[in-house]
Amino acid sequence: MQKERTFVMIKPDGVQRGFIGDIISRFERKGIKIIGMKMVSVDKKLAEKHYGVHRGKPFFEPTVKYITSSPVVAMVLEGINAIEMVRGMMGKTNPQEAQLGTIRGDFGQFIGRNIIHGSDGKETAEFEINLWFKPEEISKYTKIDETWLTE
Ligand code: IDP
Ligand code: MG
Repeated sequence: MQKERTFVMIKPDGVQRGFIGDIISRFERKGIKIIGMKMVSVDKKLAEKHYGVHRGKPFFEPTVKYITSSPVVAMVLEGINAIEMVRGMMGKTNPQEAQLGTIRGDFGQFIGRNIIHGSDGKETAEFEINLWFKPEEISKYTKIDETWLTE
């Protein structure tokens, strides 16, 4: 089983509404390893690069405005199948459609305020980790639960 890295961001509404602890706690309880974490006041340039694939869509400008409106918490997470696992824990893009028990399903109401971002595939994860983190901001370490997570 291959370990994967993924980029996760607690968006401004998640920070403002006090969900940093709960969200991080969910990843910790699932056994996902945090290997990078920082608070960032996102500028327009970074936001536009991050959402570059959505340029030209009607929600592009509002989404850039949303994630530059107040600090976010950026993370690099590592684990087996981490990209898909984190997407599952986040729930569907629209919190109205996200299952209860997921982060968006439990905390959100509106697609334009959906609390969290997570990379949607291997290439996106690599692009986003490199965009948000310098190599020296990512920690390599052994966590004591690692031998208990797999056979
Ligand atoms: P994702 O975050 O689940 O990967 P994407 O389709 O990649 O969803 O959209 C990126 C972000 O743009 C969403 O998380 C949300 O913040 C915003 N967004 C997407 N679609 C809409 C929309 O129809 N209205 C408002 N905001 C949207
Ligand atoms: Mg996406």
